[in-house]
Amino acid sequence: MLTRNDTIVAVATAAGRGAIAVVRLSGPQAVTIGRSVANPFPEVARMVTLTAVRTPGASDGDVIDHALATWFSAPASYTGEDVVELAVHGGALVSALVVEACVRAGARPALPGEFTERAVLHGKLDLVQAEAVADLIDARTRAAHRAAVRQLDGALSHRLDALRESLLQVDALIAYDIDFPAEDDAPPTRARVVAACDEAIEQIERLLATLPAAALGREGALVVLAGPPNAGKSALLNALVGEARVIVSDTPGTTRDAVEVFVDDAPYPLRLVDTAGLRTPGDSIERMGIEVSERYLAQAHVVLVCAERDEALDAAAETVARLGSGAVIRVRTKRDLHALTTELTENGGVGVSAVTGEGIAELREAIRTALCDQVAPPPEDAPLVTRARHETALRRAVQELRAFQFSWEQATLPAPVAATHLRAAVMALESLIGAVDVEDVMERVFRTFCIGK
Ligand SMILES: Nc1nc2c(ncn2[C@@H]2O[C@H](COP(=O)(O)OP(=O)(O)O)[C@@H](O)[C@H]2O)c(=O)[nH]1
Ligand SMILES: [Mg+2]
Repeated sequence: MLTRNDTIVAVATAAGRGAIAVVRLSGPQAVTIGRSVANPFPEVARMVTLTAVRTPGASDGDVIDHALATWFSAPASYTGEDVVELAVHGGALVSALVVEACVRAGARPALPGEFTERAVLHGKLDLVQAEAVADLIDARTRAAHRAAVRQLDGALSHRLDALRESLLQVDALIAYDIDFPAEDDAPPTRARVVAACDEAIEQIERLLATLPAAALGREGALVVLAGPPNAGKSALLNALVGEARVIVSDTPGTTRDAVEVFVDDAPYPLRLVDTAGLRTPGDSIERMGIEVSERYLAQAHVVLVCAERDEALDAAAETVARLGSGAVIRVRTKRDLHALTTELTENGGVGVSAVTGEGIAELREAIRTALCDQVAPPPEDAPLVTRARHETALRRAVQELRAFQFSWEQATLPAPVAATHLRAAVMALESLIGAVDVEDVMERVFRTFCIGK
C-alpha cells in the first residue's frame, strides 16, 4: 500500500533533447520543498516567477538551472494537493539534477501515474477520466484522440453515474415493495422495477456496442491490396496514400513481403497493406511474401482485389474469397490504358488510374462505405467503451441485472435475495468509476501510466 501523505516529484515531460522539461511536485510539502530549491519562489499561487534552482544548502554560485516556477494551491490543482511546477531547460541532465535536488529536500520519486492517481483520490477525476488521460497521451489516431477527450470531459462517467443512480432507484422501489407487499399499488411497483431494469440493460448494451468502433478507430482497419503481380497494386497504394512509399516496378514480383502504411482517415484510420502477388511461387522469398499476404488476407476488413482485366479480376477475387472473410472491392487498375467495361460497374467495382488519379477518391469512398457497413461509426457525441476493464465491468453488470430480473419476475428467490444481484450490478458500475475504495483496481490502472502523469 502506498503512503499518500508524502510529497512526490517527477519529470512530467518526455525524456530526450527538447527546449523545456517540467519537474512537478505534489503533496503537503510541495511548497516548502519548492522554496528550498527555487529562489526566488512565487509569492502567490499561479504567478509565474523566474527563479534559480539549486540543491538545498548549495552556494549561491552553484545554480543547476534558471527556470520558471509556478505553484497551485490545494485543492485547485491537477492532483487536488499543493503542486509546484518548475519549467527547466530540457535534455537528459538538467531535469534529473532538479529532481535529485527535490529528493534531497524531502520529496519521494513518483511512481508511474501517481499524480493522476492522487487526482482520483482527491475527487478531481474519476477512474474512467483518469484512464482517458492515459489514452489521450497514447492516442495515435484522430478517432482515439476524440474518444479520449470526450471521456476526459466526463461523457462516459456521466452516463455510468446516471445508470448507477437509476439502479439505486430500483433498489429503493424493491425496498418499498418488501416493506409494503400488500399495498394496492404493489403490482405497478413490480412492473416499474422490471421496466427500469430493461432500460438499464439496454443502455449498458448500447455502450458495449461501441467497442468495435472504438477498437477500429484506435487500431485502424486492415485494408489489403491483393492481385496478380504487375497489376498496379503498389502504384495504387502510393496513390491512396498520396506519396511514393512503395517501390513500383515493371518486373513482376518486386514487392516480396507485405508493406504496411498507416493512413489516419475518418471515421476509421486505414492500415493499407501491399502484398506480394498471388501466383505460383517463383522462389523461397517470393514464397514467404505470399504466406504473409495470406495471413493478412485472413484478417482483412477490406480486400482491394486489383487486376487490369476482368478475367484476372475474377480469378483473383475467387482466390481472395477463399482465403478471407473481409469485404471485397474489385478494382480495375490502369484505367488510363483500358476502356472501362460496363460489366465492371455492374459488379460494383471501381476503375482507377494511379497515373491520372482517376477513381482514387471513389475508391476511398468505397472503402469507407465497406467499413461503415461492417462497423457503424458511433454518433459524434456518444461515449465509447475503450478498455477491457470497462467491458468486463459492464458485462458483469448486465449479467447481474439479468439474474436479478429473472428471479424477480419468476419469484424464484425471496425479494431481498434477488436484490443482492441488483447491488452486485451497482458495485460493478462503482468499481468502474472508482466510486468505491478499490485498491487493486487503482494499482492496475495507474501502474501502466508514464511517470510524471
Ligand atoms: N499506365 C499506368 N501504369 C500503371 C498504373 N499503375 C501501375 N502501373 C505500372 O504497372 C507496373 C506494375 O505496377 P506495380 O504497382 O509495381 O504493380 P504490382 O506488382 O501489382 O505492385 C509499373 O510499371 C507501373 O508503373 C496505372 O494506373 N497506369
Ligand atoms: Mg508491388
